[in-house]
Amino acid sequence: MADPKKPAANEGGDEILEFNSGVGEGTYDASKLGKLEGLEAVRKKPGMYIGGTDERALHHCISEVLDNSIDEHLAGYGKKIEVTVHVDGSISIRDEGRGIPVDIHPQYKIPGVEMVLTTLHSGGKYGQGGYIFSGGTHGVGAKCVNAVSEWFEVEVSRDGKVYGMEFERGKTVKKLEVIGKSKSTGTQITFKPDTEIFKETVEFKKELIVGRLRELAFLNPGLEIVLTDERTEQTEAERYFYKDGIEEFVKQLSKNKQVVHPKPVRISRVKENAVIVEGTPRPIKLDIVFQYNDSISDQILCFTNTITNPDGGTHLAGFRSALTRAINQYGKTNTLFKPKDPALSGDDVREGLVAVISLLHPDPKFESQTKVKLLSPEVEGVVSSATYESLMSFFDGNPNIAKRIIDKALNAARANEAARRAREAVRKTALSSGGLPGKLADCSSRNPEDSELFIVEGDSAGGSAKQGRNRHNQAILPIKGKILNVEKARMDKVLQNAEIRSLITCVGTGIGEGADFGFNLEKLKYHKIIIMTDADVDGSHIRTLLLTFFFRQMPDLIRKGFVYIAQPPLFQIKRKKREEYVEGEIQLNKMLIKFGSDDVQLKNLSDNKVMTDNALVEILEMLESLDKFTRAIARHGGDFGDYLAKRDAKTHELPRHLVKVREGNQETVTYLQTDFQLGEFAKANADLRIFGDEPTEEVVEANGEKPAAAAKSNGTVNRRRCMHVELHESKAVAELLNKLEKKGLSVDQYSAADKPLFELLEGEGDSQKKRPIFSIPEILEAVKEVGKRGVQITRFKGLGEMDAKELFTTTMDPLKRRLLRVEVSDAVEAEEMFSRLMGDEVEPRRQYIEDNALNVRNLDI
Ligand code: 0RA
Repeated sequence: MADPKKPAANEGGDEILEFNSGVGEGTYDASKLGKLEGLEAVRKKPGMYIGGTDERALHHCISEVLDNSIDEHLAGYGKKIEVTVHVDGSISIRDEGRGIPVDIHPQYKIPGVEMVLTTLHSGGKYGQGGYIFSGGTHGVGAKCVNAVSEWFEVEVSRDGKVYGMEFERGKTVKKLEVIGKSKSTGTQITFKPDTEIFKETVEFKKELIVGRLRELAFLNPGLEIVLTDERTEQTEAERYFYKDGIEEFVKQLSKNKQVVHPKPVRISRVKENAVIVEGTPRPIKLDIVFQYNDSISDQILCFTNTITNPDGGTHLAGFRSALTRAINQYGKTNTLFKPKDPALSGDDVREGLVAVISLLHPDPKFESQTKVKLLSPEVEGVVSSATYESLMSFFDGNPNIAKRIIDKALNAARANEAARRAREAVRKTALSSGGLPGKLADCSSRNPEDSELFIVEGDSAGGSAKQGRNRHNQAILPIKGKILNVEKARMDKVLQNAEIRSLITCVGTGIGEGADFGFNLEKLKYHKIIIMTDADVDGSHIRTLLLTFFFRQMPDLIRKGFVYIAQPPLFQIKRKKREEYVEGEIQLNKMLIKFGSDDVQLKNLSDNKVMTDNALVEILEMLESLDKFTRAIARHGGDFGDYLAKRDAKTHELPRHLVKVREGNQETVTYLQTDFQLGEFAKANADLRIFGDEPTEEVVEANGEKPAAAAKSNGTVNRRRCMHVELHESKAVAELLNKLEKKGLSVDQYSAADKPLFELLEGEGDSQKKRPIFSIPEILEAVKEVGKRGVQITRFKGLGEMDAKELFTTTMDPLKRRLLRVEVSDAVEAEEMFSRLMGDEVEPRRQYIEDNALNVRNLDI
């Protein structure tokens, strides 16, 4: 492990890049150009470096930066990581690691941090040489994120100072400079993903971030991860901290289930000298926790160096084989089997098992770049013998639990046998009855790739769907009422249910395992299976039941992306005899703005210019964004007008910091332009303490330094307290204001004046109406008011309210509809959701349905 006090410049000495000329001498030869353009490669082929440009890749950027922070933690530096999503869509990741090195690289004459963040192949000295266990994405991680960011800032606290540096689309725009002092060490990276790269979306989804953060906290016991989402009205931070690591992970996964034994079983092992890496023998560390519950599904999650391996691999194989071996062996030795009992298979002993396997390996080998499957062969034996030994001694020490587990496995074996017979029966009836259920209106195409199956709730909507569909490639299967709850029922029961049987027959793949009649994706008859239910409580229940069925019985359909949810519009609006459908609130808002701006003109009284149509819409949309920022500043306790007043007259930059000071019940807010000014403010107000801190604790300061005067100050009554917020959104606001200014709206028109600044004109000639407007925000309100006139808005309750043609155009027509593809982005979340919704415990289910019934997106598993 690297010595934190040793300057980084003394380490390694590896050659990093092949060339060594011209750098730092003002010459700009080809080799240097090659290096500087390194990140262009990432922008040209994002797929190669960050796995695409979709939503998943977007969130992957967070992991790339986080992994570096985690590596620092694993190497013994830092106990806390803070993640903050800002209103402008940027995100900060702050750690307490050693800080990215800032010394000048002897060979390339640029600071380490610049090398780490701007050159592609800087392995060696500023690479990851110092880490024993590492997620292994490093060296490419942060610099790739830099390349695909509209802007990217880094703040390094190291050697008593805070250093800052800024980039845009991977290019340095502000060289490394000292921006403050600090006694601590760490790195903070803030970036805003570039819309030029992420064409689909640049919006971070909280659920996706939470999933990964929680997982990381489980896998790194003792590490505290704090998430703040400044975009939401309630900006309270969420904290993930698990002292007992994956044991708490397992408890969480079993949360809404009846457990067979109260305490999870833990297997921890360090196998010294297990692998040789570059001539040095290195250890493998193994941590496994498992617990049985009374459900019929199993869930085993595998990780290598905190990276998830959804397809398992050698660690999973070792664990599974040892589990089967140990249970059969213990049962035999202790005569727990009766002569006519079946032998216990792997499936039988895993029923109701929840397990997390976390492996730390110095040099893991994976099947692919995405690390879905671990290949390292030496792991299987290590895991298998550790598991077998620990299990046998656990069973010996806990004979009652051992007996319960074996009884459970025997039950499973019997039920699995029954299910095998039931499946066979299903197959036979499917064959003998000529195949398809009568309710299905099949399509004429026999090409699965362009065929779609709509599963429609209720006969009336089913009827409309049958009438309205495109017969060529759209098949309709109406289902009645609530299908069986597959979470609670065993396979043989599930298969007796008529609705389920017709569903299985229609889909065509079969279910479960087994060579001849088991699940076979190649037999899938429709490449889009579309669930179409109402936007009410019943509809969401049926949707969940169907999803649970697919998730449990045909998981590959979901995993491979064949299952979709239809998204009927939420509103119908009637205006001037025309009808339109609108998907949600945001679009409705947009529409009202459009309607309003069709009927009005805006006159700017400062120059008497009149804005109409598109120009007006453009301005109104900017005002909508501005409104979002107004609310954000208000949430931080500030006033948008005051904040704007601090705009720098020349550079147009807005304050980067907000400090709220409270003394008694008096509150003042100060805006500070730069990091430097924040430092000066801190010096001048040395008595300030951060809210919530105890008197002897930290004092407000620019960057971790305790002013001597403050350290001495004792707890007097009127102590002044403060809160500091970094306003990352200032960049975006400043840009927006510049754009508005180009359209003739100036910043000083923002706050309400005592005489009108604008006029809203409606109509023409003599009958023209004029409404005086006193501030910029009032423009938006006034236009929306006009937009609402003569508009009738109806909220759709059910699919049944639409006729065949309407249903087709709004929800089924491939050219107009919106489909939501069902993805399992977070296995933990999905598992928890399904067992909560469908399991035995009634209260969490009732609560969940109540909270989320009308929010389709929350069912975005
Ligand atoms: C290169 C070398 C060292 C640390 C890091 C990079 C580093 C990168 C990131 C990114 C986010 N947080 C980070 N923390 C550290 C080794 C440092 C040393 O030897 O002092």
